[in-house]
Amino acid sequence: GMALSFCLQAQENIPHLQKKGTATQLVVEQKPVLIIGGELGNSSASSAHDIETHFPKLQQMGLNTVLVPAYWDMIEPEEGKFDFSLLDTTIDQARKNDLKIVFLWFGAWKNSMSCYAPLWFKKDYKKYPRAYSKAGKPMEIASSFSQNVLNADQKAFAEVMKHIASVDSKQGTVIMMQVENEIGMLEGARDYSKEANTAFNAQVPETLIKFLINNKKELHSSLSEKWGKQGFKTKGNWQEIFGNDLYTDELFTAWSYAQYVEKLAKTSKSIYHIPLYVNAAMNSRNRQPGEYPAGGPLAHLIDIWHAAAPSIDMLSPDLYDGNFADWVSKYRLHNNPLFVPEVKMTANNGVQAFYAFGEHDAIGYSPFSIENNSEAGSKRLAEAYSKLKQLIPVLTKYQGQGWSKGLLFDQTNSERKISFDDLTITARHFFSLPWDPRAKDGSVWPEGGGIILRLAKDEYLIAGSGMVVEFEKLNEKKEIQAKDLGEDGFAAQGGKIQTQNQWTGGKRVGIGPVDEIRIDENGNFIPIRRLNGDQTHQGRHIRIGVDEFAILHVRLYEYQ
Ligand code: N0T
Repeated sequence: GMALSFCLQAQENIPHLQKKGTATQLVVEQKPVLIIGGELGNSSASSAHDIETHFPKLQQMGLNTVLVPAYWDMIEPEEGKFDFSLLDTTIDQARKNDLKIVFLWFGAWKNSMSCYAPLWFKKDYKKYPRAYSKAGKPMEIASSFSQNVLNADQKAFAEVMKHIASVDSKQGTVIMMQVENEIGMLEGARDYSKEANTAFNAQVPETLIKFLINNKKELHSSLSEKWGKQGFKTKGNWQEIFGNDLYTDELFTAWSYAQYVEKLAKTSKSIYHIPLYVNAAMNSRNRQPGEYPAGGPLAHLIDIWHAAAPSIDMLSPDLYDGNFADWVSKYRLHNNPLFVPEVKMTANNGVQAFYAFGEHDAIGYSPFSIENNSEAGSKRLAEAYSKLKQLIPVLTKYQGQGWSKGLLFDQTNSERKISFDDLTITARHFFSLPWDPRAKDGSVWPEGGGIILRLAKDEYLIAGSGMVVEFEKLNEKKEIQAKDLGEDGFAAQGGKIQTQNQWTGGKRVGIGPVDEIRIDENGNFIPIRRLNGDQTHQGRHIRIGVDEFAILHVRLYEYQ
């Protein structure tokens, strides 16, 4: 009994994922957390000096977690000789600055290329073969079809995991691992090495066929159409089953990379069972596979990745080209929690973070090259992040039951209606207020938005920046408008004859006390100030300006 319960307890202390309703939560130190994060630039964690310089600033910027590369070439400079000094410094500095770490395994591939493979590996191209282009050109991309490549990469990654387990399993500073970085084939949609060609012309593996059959109804539409076009065949090589085009080459590439990653993931979990994810570069500009990194966990390939790499917990988008809401919706699936490991740094990352957590129960959000944030950018992000951190116990408590919504507004998408039972909430961009001069003087509308969290029928938290919120009852009927009247000047409603401007509605909803609050570590609300009068347009709406982030506690009441 004792030994078993101790063992279970030790396991529970290890960072892990757990389901709560429709949400998946990351549990660290036995509490659900949100990764309020940032990722270091690729070469900004390559010396102790760098880490020591950046970490205190990142803590001030409000981060609770930093995504930090773990470079294979520096960890295994000579074959079989491992140097973990940088990892140790990183973990040590994280603890000193009250930060958690996600390490990014820059192993065999980083943005398709094998630049982080150690020199001894790169030089021994006979033992560690390259991928070949269609024309037969060897590329600086290790072939995923080589057992030697896999063995070398897997061995190094296993040593990293052993090391982390040995120095960190009690403290849990390292909370997740990213496997490789933006995997994908470039210059063409697949590898044309001899081994690759053989596999391409062989039967499509049973495991994949079985997965397709068992999940037929849930497959990404492009995949089921592609398979369907060939008649949903279950035997044949890649082209026989999926057709002869670049997208079949890409499926094949995805399968190969995902299978490879699964082997690293299984090993990693057998050593130290923390969550794992793989990140993907998007196809931003409608390019062809191979023009963008082909075969990574792109939205249209998620099924292939799920089939081949079940030990990976999350497939995660790196977002650099705007359309934030569209991209994230492709990655928040019932079988894939949303984690945004990289996003372009802008003045409005804070608003996007609120949206991702509020709308999609995101595991985390992390702008790229975070150490290079401007002074103004850092200050604004710190405001957003400090509020988000306060919200963690509350958001995670209410997650998974549809009570939390995210808002993300710009000039073209400036309003959203949300309903909870018979309450309709209309939220709008702040510049929709007619009296704000910036609304009409040609100013760019900064993204605004945040979170609306229902605590009870008559109690809400509204948090974020740059928005206005109004409440209304669904059955609340307006005065009869002139347009509703017949030629005779009367309107018939519910059997009664009505005239213009006559009220016909039922109960209305009013705004009770509105408090700007902070939230303590246990989730208690502590009032900062009462908002009323001009600040609520004399009780007509709730608002948060574009230059600030705030958490408002709102109580409603009904009247008739
Ligand atoms: C990212 C980063 C780093 C329309 C780029 C994004 C990071 C890698 N790649 O700075 O290299 O290690 O994961 C590629 C997205 C291209 C931008 C498309 C703009």
